Amino acid sequence: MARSANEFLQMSREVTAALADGLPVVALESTIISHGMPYPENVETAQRVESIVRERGAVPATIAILDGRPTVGLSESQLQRVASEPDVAKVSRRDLPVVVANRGSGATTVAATMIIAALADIRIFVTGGIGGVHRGAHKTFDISADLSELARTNVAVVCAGAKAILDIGLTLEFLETQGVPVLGYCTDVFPAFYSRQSGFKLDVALPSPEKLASVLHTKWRLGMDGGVVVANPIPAQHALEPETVNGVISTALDDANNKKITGKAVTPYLLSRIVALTGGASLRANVELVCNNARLGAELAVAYSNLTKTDFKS
Ligand code: PSU
Ligand code: MN
Repeated sequence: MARSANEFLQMSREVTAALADGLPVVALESTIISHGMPYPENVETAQRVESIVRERGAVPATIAILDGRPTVGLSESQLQRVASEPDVAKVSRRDLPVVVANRGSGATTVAATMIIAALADIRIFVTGGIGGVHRGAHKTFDISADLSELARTNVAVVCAGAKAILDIGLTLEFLETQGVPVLGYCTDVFPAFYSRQSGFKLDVALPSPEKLASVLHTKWRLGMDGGVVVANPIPAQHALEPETVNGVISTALDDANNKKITGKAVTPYLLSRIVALTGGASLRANVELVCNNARLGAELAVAYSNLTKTDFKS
């Protein structure tokens, strides 16, 4: 077991060994698998992401809750379970203790994955897009728990920005208020998931995984708790036309309104509606951007572990 392993955690042997040796480990979430993509593309993507992380010299640790155990590093069959069982719950911060106490199973959101990654001592986490402030939040109060998690938990989240189903401007304002650094990787504009640009400028653009790692290392050595958003735009050849995406998103939002979808069902509903409305084009873009994030996340984990190795020696 790793030094700080919590009594509830179930860690794969590979992840335990990597952490004990100070090797780079990348956490991966599972709500993107269970509620973010259809089967079987979801499990294929999860496997492809794991192999990209390995190719780049890090150990992948996909995280979910299985039979009441927060599990770090899923086996093939555990991954299949999360990807294909229809009753796998979507678990965010508030659901986590309930599902564990009831010995349930669930897929973890960005927020819940950050909590479990931090318990396991994993600092780098790769996903597709973070949750955020929803459009119309002044009336609905719909603000993802991902954002308040980023304010408090010491994990860096590599993502392709946030989807335009959200109010991206308000999402960035919330992150600023909460003191969460948003680091653009080779970009000074926050990316909008399917497209490279949201129109919102970032204060910080960094050119390499080493520079990103240095900010993380410095933040946490300053004793400043909380996460960091690393914003990595989708590769140009896989990006969708913003005009197409915007039309589809308005339709999906109208549909959600008409169906009176609320609470934790909103984001999964919108995601699946967008896949249907684009005839699968959005799914292909989604897969590619996650793979691109896995490349950067692995390189960041390697760079970060080089910095912490030096701490250990000195
Ligand atoms: N955004 C995406 N794809 C996703 C999600 C968000 O583009 O799969 C998932 C992530 O797991 C994220 C969660 O943490 O949705 C946010 O849900 P909510 O808005 O209910 O907090
Ligand atoms: Mn919500």
